[in-house]
Amino acid sequence: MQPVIITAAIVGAEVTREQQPRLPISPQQIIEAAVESYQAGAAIIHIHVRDEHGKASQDAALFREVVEGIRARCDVITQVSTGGAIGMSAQERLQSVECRPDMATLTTGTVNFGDGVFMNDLSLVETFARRLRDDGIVPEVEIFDVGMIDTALRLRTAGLITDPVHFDFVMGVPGGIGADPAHLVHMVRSLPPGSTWSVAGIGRHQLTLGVMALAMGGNVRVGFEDNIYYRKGVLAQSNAELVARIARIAAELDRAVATPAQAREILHLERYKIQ
Ligand code: KMH
Ligand code: ZN
Repeated sequence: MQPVIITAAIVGAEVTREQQPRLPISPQQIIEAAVESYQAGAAIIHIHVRDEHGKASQDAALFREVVEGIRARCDVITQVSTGGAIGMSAQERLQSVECRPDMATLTTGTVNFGDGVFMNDLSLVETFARRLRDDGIVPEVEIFDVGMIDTALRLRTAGLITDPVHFDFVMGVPGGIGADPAHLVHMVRSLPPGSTWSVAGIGRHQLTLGVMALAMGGNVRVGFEDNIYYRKGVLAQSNAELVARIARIAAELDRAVATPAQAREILHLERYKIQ
């Protein structure tokens, strides 16, 4: 099996300081959490930013500060969110790519998201995919439900995303696909040959689905965006603590942990680069 790529989703848009007092919020805190996660074994940092009140933001300057700050400290892959938070406009969400990160997320469909709706109609998805392609930013296709795979495959046929496509299965969001191992097996089997994938289990499923992905040869996303606990009733001390645990389990399963350089090769990040 290939080395496992660990993604650290260190901030998110929904988690609050009230829920997780160690949530990084300021650009400096986010940079620090990214570097610690990298040191613990993460090859990709999935980035959201917050404004000075802790509210989710897609402000281009904040993203630039964070991405440049991380790049000044280590070679970890920077992946910005284009999902942002529920209720943001498409234009607002797309500001995050102005800093030219290595990767950006691309959700390929609309999904209920708790009490809200995460809106991704086809014209938004196509606009985002075209922008990433034209700017040389590699998409990570975020799959919150099975039909989103089919839409991604249509984008691939249309040349808006190119092989090998990298998918991330977000499982356990209320309104999206449940965190059932059988669903994961089905989705992995639906991918075109040569695709790469990771799994982001929500809440307690972060650990169990992560271990399943390790056994299946996939990749794993951990971090406060998806889960704030180390175990039932015990808050995690840091994002890095969650990264370190999955890295330890990977070692027990004889899965080497990918360095950022190895992850860049596995994901073919250079293929998109605009010279
Ligand atoms: N906050 C969610 C509504 C992404 O980063 O692309 C969307 C999200 C997905 O977090
Ligand atoms: Zn996100």
